[in-house]
Amino acid sequence: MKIIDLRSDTVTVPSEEMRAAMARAEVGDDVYGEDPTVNKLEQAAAELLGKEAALFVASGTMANQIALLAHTERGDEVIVDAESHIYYYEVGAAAMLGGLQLKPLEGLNSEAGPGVLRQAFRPANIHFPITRLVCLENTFNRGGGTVISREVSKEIYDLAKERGLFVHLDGARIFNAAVALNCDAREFTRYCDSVMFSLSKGLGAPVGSVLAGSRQFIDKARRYRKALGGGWRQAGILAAAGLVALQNIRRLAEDHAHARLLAEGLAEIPGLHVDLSQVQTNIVVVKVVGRPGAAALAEELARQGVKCNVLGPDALRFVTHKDISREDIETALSIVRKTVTKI
Ligand code: TLP
Repeated sequence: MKIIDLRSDTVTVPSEEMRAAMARAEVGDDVYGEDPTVNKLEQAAAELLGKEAALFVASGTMANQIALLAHTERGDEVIVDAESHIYYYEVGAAAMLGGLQLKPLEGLNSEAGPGVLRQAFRPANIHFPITRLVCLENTFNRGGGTVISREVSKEIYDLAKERGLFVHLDGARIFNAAVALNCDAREFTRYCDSVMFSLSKGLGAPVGSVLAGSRQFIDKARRYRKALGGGWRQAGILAAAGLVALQNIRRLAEDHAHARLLAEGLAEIPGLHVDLSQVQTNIVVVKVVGRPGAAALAEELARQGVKCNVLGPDALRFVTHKDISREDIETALSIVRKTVTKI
């Protein structure tokens, strides 16, 4: 039975072209700054994001955590969305590694974000931690892959700057946001001090993320990467995959079209609810109304050959990616339809 894996855009496998590029990559020792392929990837990424410099790292989590460390001091407060990856899915690393206090706000990564942020500001007071950094996530994973508009990004950035705060953008899927709004990623990244994006999600690389910012910030980040054990050697083998992955930015629109097709089909199935206005990129969040509940439905779907993630007691997440075709979406829809009626 063919498995249609819609759990995440992290499940893609490298193409033949990517494997060939990895095999013939020119390499050197990256701790000495001598891997030409890593250097090429970092330069290309910095250029794409409109930043002075960039750093290739093992994962999105590592990129976010290095950014937190490089922007803050122990005991500082970092403002995040209550559903953000940094708060929800990073193993408490901000506290574990950085001694940071995260302040989770409902609705920060949304159109209401500027108002939410304004409400969170407090006057200086001996009792309060020093607020140092605001983190945004675009696209917003647990928000259903929604895009934070350029206007909202700017408003939040301006507010942060009025208070002397840094802004870090978790842009694991920033190119999905850019493709959705048919604009350049730099239209978002100009409103942050640092940004990370993943090569290993929609872009299809097996491993890797990139953190970008000012030269001074990246020099500091490089030291933290080393401290975390992330100083790698002939990483050009992986960077070569990353360079091929950058070519995949242009095909993300296909994933978005597949997500829309899936969402519209799922919305018609009795017992499922999809807010189509929230389906803006490659993620579809589905509410499971009443019995059997999201976990039981996901389990049965997996038995029938469709894999998805459980987001909560009544919510499932489906993510489209380069290894999913239009035909896969049609097959998945017919399996979901049958399974929901049966259980
Ligand atoms: N997201 C993964 C899981 O960790 C939930 C997924 O399947 O979506 N920022 C954002 C917005 C992310 O969605 C992710 C991964 C990360 C950071 C972390 O990247 P990795 O997995 O490379 O550490």
